[in-house]
Amino acid sequence: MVSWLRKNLLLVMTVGSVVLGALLGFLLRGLQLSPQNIMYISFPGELLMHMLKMMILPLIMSSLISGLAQLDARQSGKLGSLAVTYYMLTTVVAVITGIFLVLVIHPGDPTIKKEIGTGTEGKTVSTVDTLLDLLRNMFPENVVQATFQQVQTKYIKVRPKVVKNNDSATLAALNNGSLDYVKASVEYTSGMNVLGVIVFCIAIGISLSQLGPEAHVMVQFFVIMDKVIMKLVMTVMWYSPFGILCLIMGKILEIHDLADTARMLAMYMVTVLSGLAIHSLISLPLIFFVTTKKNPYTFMRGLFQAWITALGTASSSATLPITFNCLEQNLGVDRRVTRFVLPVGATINMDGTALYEAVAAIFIAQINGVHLSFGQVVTVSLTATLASIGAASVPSAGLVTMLLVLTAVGLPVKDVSLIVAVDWLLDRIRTSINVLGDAMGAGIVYHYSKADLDAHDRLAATTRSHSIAMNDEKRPLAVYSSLPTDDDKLTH
Ligand code: 7O9
Repeated sequence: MVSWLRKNLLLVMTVGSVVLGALLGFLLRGLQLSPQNIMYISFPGELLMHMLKMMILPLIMSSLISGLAQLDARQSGKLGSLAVTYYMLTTVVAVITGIFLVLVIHPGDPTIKKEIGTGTEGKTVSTVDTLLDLLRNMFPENVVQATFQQVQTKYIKVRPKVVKNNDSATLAALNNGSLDYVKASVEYTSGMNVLGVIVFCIAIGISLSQLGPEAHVMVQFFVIMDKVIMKLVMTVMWYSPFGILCLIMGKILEIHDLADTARMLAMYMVTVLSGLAIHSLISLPLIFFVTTKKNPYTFMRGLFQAWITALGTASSSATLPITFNCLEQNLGVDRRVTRFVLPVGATINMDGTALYEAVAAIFIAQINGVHLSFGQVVTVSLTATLASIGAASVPSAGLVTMLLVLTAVGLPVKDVSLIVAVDWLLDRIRTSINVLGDAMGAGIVYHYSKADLDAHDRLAATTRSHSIAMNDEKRPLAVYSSLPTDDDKLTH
């Protein structure tokens, strides 16, 4: 018992922090703390978020570059296509689960809308613009800028600079703004351009692996940088229980009218939560078992730490350092696999988000009394899948991707604000499902590429020992070569 506790001390502390945080949060609610005090209470949690996020950029750069540089082109192609197939499969399964549940449970009742009132968010987004922005972000103009800014198309009003007719009516129209027109303009907004950074690092990593021995120094640099970051991650992990406690406590203190919204959106929450439960406890484990023939629940136990961090931070990118640690230290997944598969997964694979967006869109249709045709339901599933893939690359994501799904089937975008009330809770839970999906993907890819990677290692080991042997032979040869040989004699 004592040795078990010593081995799992960090895990026990992390779980304890969630329980204690929730408990203290609910207890302190009675005190009616001011927003200022709530901010002070969550401050240590804020610091945890800073520490985790601080590591993301160096971590993904060094891990992607070192991971890909240590694979040959054929291997990285195989790993990449395996991972992408898995991402697509699980996302589609998640969306189908969500749609099935929301149609069967039918949580949306038009009376809910009367009680909560109409929303206020009136922003519209264009699907084409979002898609073009995605591609623009993929190929950043400036790599340094991509680490803190991303492209977003915005619509601005412009006044014509020249008017043809100089009569007073035209001039008046010009001045009162009725000649103004709307123009799309591509602007930079703050926030890391994840997709751009990832594409760039993948390209560098593959090029390094093609250069071979010549690139050794640079590869070594990134390998070591990666190790250094993982050392920092270990340190931050010991701070994380305290940070998570404060994050959860602060969040619970922040919520207003808890009971009221919970009552009205209860069925909606039940739908999302049961969808996420089915996906994480049945679908994903089933896929894992069928592909690897290993016990998925043992695998999930090794991921516990990452799972709780996701619950505390509500961000799969901030959890990424911990996910790396769990997969490599607890589950023995090869670093070359995790280094490549996890950052990409954290960016494009969001099962929980896809499920959530599909359920939310159909829920909004239901509370508006709109009946969706089969074609429209298919559209919702497709856009929800795409929205989850693009979420990380769209500025101010959460809401915008939701709006895309709603616009695609002509639902009122304003109603997004109805479900924002419970988003703080659903976000945490779907984030942990996103993390689980990414990690299981790494496990499956590792299973399929293990033999290949081992063979590659053996080959590398033999060529290395072979080349050492060759050098040993060459050295005496080199010595002899300065002596006159038979050939030399012949020429004289
Ligand atoms: C959820 F790979 C990394 F580490 F480089 C990376 C960095 C940043 C990956 C992703 C991001 C990122 O910015 N992601 C992001 C994700 C940005 C905005 C919204 C979302 C969607 O988030 C999920 C959701 O709201 O459903 C969820 N909270 O998995 O983090």
